[in-house]
Amino acid sequence: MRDLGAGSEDRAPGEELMDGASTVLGLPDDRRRTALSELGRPLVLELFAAMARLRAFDERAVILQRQGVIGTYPTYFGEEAIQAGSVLGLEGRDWLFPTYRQNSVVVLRGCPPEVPLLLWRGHPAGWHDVYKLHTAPVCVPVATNYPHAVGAAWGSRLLGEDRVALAYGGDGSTSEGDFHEACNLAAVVAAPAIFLVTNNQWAISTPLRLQTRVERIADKASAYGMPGARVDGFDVFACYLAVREAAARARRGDGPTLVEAVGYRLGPHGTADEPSLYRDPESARRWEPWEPLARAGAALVDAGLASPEELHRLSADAAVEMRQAGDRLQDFPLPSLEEVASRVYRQTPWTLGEERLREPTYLEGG
Ligand SMILES: Cc1ncc(C[n+]2csc(CCOP(=O)(O)OP(=O)(O)O)c2C)c(N)n1
Repeated sequence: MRDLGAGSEDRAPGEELMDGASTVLGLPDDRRRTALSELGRPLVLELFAAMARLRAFDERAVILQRQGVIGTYPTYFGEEAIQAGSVLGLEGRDWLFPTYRQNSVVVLRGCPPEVPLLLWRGHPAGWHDVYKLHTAPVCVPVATNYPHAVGAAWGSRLLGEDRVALAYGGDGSTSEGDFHEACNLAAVVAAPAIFLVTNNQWAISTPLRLQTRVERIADKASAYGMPGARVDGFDVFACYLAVREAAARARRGDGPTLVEAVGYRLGPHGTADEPSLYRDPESARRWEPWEPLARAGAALVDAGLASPEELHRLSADAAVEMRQAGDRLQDFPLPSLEEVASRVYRQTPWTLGEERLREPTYLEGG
């Protein structure tokens, strides 16, 4: 297992998070500046702008949920570095297999932001072009996207295509059978796959220490005969480099990699969750100084690669873009229950039939 520098479990952040010698932002100032300069100003600004767009999407989605425009929504505040770094660390032809938590990465592939917002509105228009954008629909069943990604990766190789498939997941997902089966098969057939596990240390209310006995999720890789890498999930440059390296490995025919991006779930599990019921609100506050957007911005200014005004402009533009996308949702009236049910099954089962849906107990959730 290669340690790219990250923190662990629910301990205090800080020195521990930064002690990895190969973490770009963990490097002493002079080496960090060199590393960022090597990536180049256009790329580091692109990474920042991608994070700013993801952040603005997430903030807008929470507002829209509060306004009743969309339904329940899984916020990803603090996980933007992992998402932006991974999308840009791959090529556009590579496959993404997101979960609910990466529900807007498809926007970084060119999808209009109202499309994933409409998904949370329960509207049939919340459906992007999977084949054009090489991004699978978000998976809500935990871990089921891992075998999908392995199938896509292996299939691409059999077809002679040069495509890597990356599946996202959380720390909790690594306890699922699908994770085990996918990792095992990917390694056996040397599928060009990347398992990118966001270790945000919580699976709804289950903390990492009750999830697994291993100290580092990346250690699980050795059981499948693949390399595991650990990366600071609050560091977009480190995430980008880790995914780019895993993708290069996959393209060489050397098989899959398990990348563990360590961070902390700064917000609730979703808009219907109240984390103070099961964890000390102080713990999230201790991690907040590491949130990736401010941290990347400070690094870019420090390295002389961007001005604060320039970065502010990127964030402001992203906020306008997402507000306008949210405004456009009004053009999509909420679908009726019948309409929603009619698109789930080829033949609507009697339990969801029109008459049943009209029963007051059903509508009241009874
Ligand atoms: C197969 C399955 N079991 C249970 C659930 C309910 N559930 C939704 S999210 C979640 C926690 C997942 O935690 P983790 O994998 O750490 O990802 P995170 O939510 O932190 O991104 C659970 C148990 C589900 N969606 N699918």
